[in-house]
Amino acid sequence: MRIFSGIQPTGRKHLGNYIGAIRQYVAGQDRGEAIYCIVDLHAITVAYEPAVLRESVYDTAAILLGAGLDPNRCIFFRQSDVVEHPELCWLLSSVTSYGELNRMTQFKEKAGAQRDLVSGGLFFYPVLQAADVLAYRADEVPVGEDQRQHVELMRDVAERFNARFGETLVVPEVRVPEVGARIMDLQQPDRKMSTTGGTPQGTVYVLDAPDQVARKIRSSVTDSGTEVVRAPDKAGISNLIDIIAAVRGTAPEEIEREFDGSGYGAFKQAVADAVIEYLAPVRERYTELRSDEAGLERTLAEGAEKARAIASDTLRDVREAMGVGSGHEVRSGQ
Ligand code: AQP
Repeated sequence: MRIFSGIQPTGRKHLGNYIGAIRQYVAGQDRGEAIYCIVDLHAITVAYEPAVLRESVYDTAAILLGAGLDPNRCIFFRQSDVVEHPELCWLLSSVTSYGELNRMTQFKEKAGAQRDLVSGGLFFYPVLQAADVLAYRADEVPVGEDQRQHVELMRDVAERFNARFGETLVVPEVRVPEVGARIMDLQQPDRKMSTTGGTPQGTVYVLDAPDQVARKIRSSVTDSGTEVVRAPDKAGISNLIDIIAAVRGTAPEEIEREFDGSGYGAFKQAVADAVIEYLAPVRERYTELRSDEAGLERTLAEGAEKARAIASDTLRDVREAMGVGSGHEVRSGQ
């Protein structure tokens, strides 16, 4: 079983990223051959600062390693270090439907949020994502709910490629967690917790100090009722139930039973305590790891070398199948 997922470089990974994706990445190391990358080539599709981007890669690397990624048990690298990703992106564009790309929710949302330029790269974002995964012939892609549509698209791309050029690529399965696949903004619980689209007080960051976490959770928007149960008209409480269930590794029903009759104040305090305890060790390890940039760079470079060995094999087969290049290629894995 081969697992692949990518994550954007930002120093401000939030609880949604952690519960929806990072937690699954760590668990994936025990379930199969796990490959994870920091997608700096995706990050340049919207407005950004070059110097900040490079720093953000280190921030994200330190968060992921702090969360429990172990370079001896997974392949962990920076996307732009493996040139096969953009090359495969271009090759796959020929079997990607323009109409499908046009229907991508993330593109519509992010395009609407750009002030100056809606880049072609933003439109192509899901094709690069398809290349990321398909280059490793991954069986499974752990993501949060918001990325399900992109995984559907990459499955279509792989199937179309195989139908047109012969069985070459693996059609991956999406893996979305049962609890916590869509953590909502604490102030606007009808919208997902998000790096770019959320409210500052409604977004808990992995690196927030304990008192910030407590303040944000205690002031989260709920409803005029008192019952700690999940219901369509109780988006705020439902979200907090999901958060504490995911953090404790229990079922939401258990949480509802435990906090039956306890009132919102005590429940919020329990959620805050659980999240603080959950994130504390990550923050501690982050601080230590982040201070050693050379070490982080070494880890990413070693990961890239291992990644390239796999991706270059796939690229050779893809080029061969598509009739691109001489057909006598021995890729050096440059
Ligand atoms: N609110 C969320 N709940 C559960 N999972 C989530 N993910 C994102 N938001 C939530 C998952 O986190 C993984 C990494 O995402 P990313 O950093 O590559 O960027 P993203 O999906 O675009 O999410 P962000 O952080 O909210 O960024 P913006 O604001 O730019 O959209 C993915 O697996 C994602 O599903």
